[in-house]
Amino acid sequence: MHKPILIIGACGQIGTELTFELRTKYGAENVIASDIREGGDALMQSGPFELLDATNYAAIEDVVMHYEIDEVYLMAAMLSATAEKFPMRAWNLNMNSLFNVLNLAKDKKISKVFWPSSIAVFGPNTPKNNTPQNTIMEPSTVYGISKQSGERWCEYYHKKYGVDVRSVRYPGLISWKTMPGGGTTDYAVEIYHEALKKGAYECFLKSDTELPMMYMDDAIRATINLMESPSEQIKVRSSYNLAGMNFTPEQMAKSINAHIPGFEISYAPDFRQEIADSWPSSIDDTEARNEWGWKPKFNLEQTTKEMLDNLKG
Ligand code: AKB
Repeated sequence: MHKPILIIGACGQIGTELTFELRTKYGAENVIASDIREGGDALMQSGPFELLDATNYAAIEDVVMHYEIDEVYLMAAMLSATAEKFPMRAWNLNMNSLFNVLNLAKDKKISKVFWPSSIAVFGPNTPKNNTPQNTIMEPSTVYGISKQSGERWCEYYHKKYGVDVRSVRYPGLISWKTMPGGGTTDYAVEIYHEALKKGAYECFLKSDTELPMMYMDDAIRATINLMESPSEQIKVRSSYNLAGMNFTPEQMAKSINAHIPGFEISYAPDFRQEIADSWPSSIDDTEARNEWGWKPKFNLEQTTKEMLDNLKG
């Protein structure tokens, strides 16, 4: 039997699917979902749930003690676009939630932590193509600064206190079960909903903005594989580069056109363009491949087919 797991931020885009997958794998009663708000019916009815504020150490500690939690997946965060509007709130949520969980692990109240980083740790001075694991990192967004700082703290807690913390730098994630909220890569989900509803989409990024992306099934598989790998295989304790596919809004529209011939895309770039321009176009994930066997399965065509089939219902 797997020891109990706590997911903080279980109602978000990644948290929802992670909860379902971990419950299937380890048994619903062993996976405690928590969030500051309740989620959809399917999630709420699939197993235990606790209302939990990720910035409240005492509240997290109570849940950890009550359920004898062994591993925590901390998925609560304010994403790039929203964080630009509320810098201090983003810093408070993104950093304090991480310290809460790292300190629980340091004090041996839990034994393993997953914390998501992002391609947002890179900045305008980072090499754009095939961005390596170790390179210039000068993030120019509030979210990116919080993620880069978080990476440094993860490595520090591992080296100084032996905390078993594991992390990946997620690219933009594409999923149909739960909408993303407040990110710069959100267009790559909205576009499918609008294509089916209206046959048209106005994109907030320019046609040729190439970004690293990944289908959610791949992201969940990567996350669980990393967490299940033997500790000695995990050499990177800041966060691993992780690649799936890269494409532009124009290429994405073409892949939708193959299924919905009349679909039309138009472009009205807003403040998110500057954020996207500061991020890599593609990622080199050699370390993740070599150290714990990462390999993506979904390309753009497969993703489009999956998204449209599932959203059509
Ligand atoms: C965002 O757009 O903010 C996120 C991310 C790339 O971390 N999806």
